[in-house]
Amino acid sequence: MPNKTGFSKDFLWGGAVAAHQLEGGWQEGGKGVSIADVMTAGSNGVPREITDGVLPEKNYPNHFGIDFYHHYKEDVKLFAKMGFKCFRTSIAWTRIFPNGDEDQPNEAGLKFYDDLFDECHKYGIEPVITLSHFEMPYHLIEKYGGFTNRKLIDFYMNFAETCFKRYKNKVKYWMTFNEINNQTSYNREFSVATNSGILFKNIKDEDHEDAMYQAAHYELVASAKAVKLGHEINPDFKIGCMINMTPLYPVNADPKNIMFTERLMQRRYYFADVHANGVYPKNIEAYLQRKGFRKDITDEDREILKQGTVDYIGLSYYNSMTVTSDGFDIDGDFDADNAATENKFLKTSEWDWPIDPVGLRYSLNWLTDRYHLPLFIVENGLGARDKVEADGSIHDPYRVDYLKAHITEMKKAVELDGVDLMGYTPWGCIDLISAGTGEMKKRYGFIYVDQDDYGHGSKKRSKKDSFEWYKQVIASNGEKL
Ligand code: P53
Repeated sequence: MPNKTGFSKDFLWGGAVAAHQLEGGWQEGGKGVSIADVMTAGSNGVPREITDGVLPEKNYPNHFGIDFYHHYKEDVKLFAKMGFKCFRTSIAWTRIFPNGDEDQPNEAGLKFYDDLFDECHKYGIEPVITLSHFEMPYHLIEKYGGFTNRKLIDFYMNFAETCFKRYKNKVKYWMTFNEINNQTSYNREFSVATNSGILFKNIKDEDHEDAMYQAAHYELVASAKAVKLGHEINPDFKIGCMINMTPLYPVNADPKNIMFTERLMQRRYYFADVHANGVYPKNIEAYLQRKGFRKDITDEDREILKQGTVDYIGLSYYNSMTVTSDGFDIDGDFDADNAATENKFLKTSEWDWPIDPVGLRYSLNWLTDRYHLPLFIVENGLGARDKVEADGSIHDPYRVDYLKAHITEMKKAVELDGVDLMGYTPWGCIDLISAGTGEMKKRYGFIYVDQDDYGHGSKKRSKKDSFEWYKQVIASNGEKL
């Protein structure tokens, strides 16, 4: 029998989105151009193109999103109907500082989020806010090289301070940078562009990895400064980091694979070590020293990292990844994406993402043992095609199966393993633009949005079967799955 029953009564059930993937209104209310506004649509296996500014003939899905900018009242009302206790979104940096380097914020942008947060509170929904979620001002990339430039710390701090002060009585839960560790894939332009504003046209091919470690360092410093400042502005703030949790499994018990996997995990999760412990782990220090990477780190930086450790770890979990050391020098450089191999025990989604609910329990245990901090699952879900029936209904048992299996494992982590879990916000609670592919047809929502990949459609919202299912999950505090 479980030694603890159920989730705490204040468990934060809800849903998650990001500004650039649903707001649309890319030029409204004085908003500036962000990195997301120069990314075209791709598809499974076809990367999104990052264009040189906004070109007239291209399809940029983030320009229209699902027009949440004009539909947010209706959408929040639907979240309330599902019984959401919280709603995770981000603040588009370019609504507040259109270019990123202004002294004064844009009032119309600030007002939009005031209205959105008020709308949430009307229904007792707590906003959970990511400051930087893949939507840095494009101007900061063009003029300063994104986060490869130390100046970005100050621009980020202007943004963070403005938000903390303005919303100090409306927002309690914050995260500094979304999935900061995606850029471990330093040879994927999408990852380093969305995390750090690094564009390959601006750096030499052999400098990808070095640029990533330097930019990530400035982000970790910016994050720590923000945590420190946020606590000064409102001591009740809970400020977390946000890590994409993809546990890596060795393909077999060959010790070479075990060691290789451990080294890949060190490279992928050191970000969380710095956020949580305020110091770089030994293995990464040794690696950076040996390679001569991250040259610019000061004593003051190291001090700030210690002073700005996070209150909790926010994580996204979609899948595990199985790796093989075949073809790799395990003491050398490596990019984990190239080491991925099939796991014969797991099925995959239509977009080829492995489905591994036990991996979620494993992850929650691993993170707890390593950081001893509360955890918050701020993304989890299945991207799938949905079919609208003649009568307008949408049957999505595959989505319910996925979520049910993951919630079951998350429950075991809480009840059997004692994990301190703050909440659960499935990704894309309303259909939105996919980050990875820019597609609309890769849907995660409980709420369907009538729109295709090109923005055509009525944008009408309707409930999928999973809507009622999730509603009873929340109403029963996770007992009825
Ligand atoms: P999409 C890569 C790997 C894991 C999570 O992803 C990722 C990515 C980037 O694509 O992104 C997170 O939309 C991210 C969200 C994103 C969601 O996962 O590619 O925080 O912005 O939409 C799902 O299916």
